[in-house]
Amino acid sequence: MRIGIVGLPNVGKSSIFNLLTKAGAAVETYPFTTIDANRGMAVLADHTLDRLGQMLSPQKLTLAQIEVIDIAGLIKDAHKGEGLGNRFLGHIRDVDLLLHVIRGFADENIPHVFDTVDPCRDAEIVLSELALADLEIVERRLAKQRKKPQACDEVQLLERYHSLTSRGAFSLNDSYTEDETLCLRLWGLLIPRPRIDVLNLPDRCSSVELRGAYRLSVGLEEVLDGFDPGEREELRGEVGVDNRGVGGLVEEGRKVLGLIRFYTIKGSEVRAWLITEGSTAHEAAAKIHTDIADGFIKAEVVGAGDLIEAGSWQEASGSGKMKVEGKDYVVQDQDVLLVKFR
Ligand SMILES: Nc1nc2c(ncn2[C@@H]2O[C@H](COP(=O)(O)OP(=O)(O)OP(=O)(O)O)[C@@H](O)[C@H]2O)c(=O)[nH]1
Ligand SMILES: [Mg+2]
Repeated sequence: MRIGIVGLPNVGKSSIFNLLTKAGAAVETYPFTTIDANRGMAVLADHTLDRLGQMLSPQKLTLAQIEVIDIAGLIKDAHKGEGLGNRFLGHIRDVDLLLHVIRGFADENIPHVFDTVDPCRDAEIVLSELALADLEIVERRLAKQRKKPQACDEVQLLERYHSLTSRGAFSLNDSYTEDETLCLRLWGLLIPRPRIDVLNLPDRCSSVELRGAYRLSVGLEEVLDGFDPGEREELRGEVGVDNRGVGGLVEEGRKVLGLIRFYTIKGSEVRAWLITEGSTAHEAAAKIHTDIADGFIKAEVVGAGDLIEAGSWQEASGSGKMKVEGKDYVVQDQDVLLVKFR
């Protein structure tokens, strides 16, 4: 799974990427600093893993991670190749979730591509480009598929999507089934991808709003390092942004992507993993190592909360909280798995 950061130039995309990944991508005051996409891994803060760590004192505590790509800024007519248009669009087709960053801060030293702060206008420009790029793909695909009598379901779906997007919709409505949505994404369309709008606000109270957007202040996040978690929440609250800050964004992303966490305890390492909700113990084993999946015998499973309450693996096993499960067991959020394999 991959998260892609998109938006107009000079809105703080690479700054957010750096906060998420600590990768140190170039950040400058002029637009189009990012040309080649930056790639990095964002870690998911995890209270449960912290508590498992306190209980088991392992040498290594490994947080779950998710890949993030910081993509070049997009401008009007990107779908026709303006700016870094085509390169930009190619990268977005590669991601499972879009973090759409919209500028909510004014700063005369950092040029705004349209001079004034207007999140609604800016969001619409970016989303229109994605929609126009989609319409081009749909039209090309329709021209091909209409010639094939066996493709009538596909043609119908493409026509429905074409009509929705031409009317200016920037997300699918409830009439699309899960399978239809997946098909549209697989065909490379951008609007049907899950998206989180992120409004990048000043580091002091501001009346700038964008409905449904995650409120974040990059300027504030960059100076919060020295503060303890309680103080950080308080400062964010005072500024009027989400009190979870940049970590909350990854957490929102995890939820939107339908990912759950499971844990493994092996030797001196306690580790968190991400897996799609509904995955089986066998799929979880494959995530750890293909050999473990190939030789899968059984999985000992206990909820992390139950394990912490029991105080040890032996206690959890003795009290009946631990279950022995087969390949088809559906992994639950926060399960601790010990896979026995040949
Ligand atoms: N005042 C203020 N400046 C910010 C904020 N976020 C980012 N900046 C500054 O804005 C400038 C552009 O930030 P970047 O993170 O490079 O923006 P970008 O969207 O990646 O830009 P491109 O790669 O050029 O598309 C830099 O000088 C940042 O320090 C913010 O919240 N407040
Ligand atoms: Mg950048």
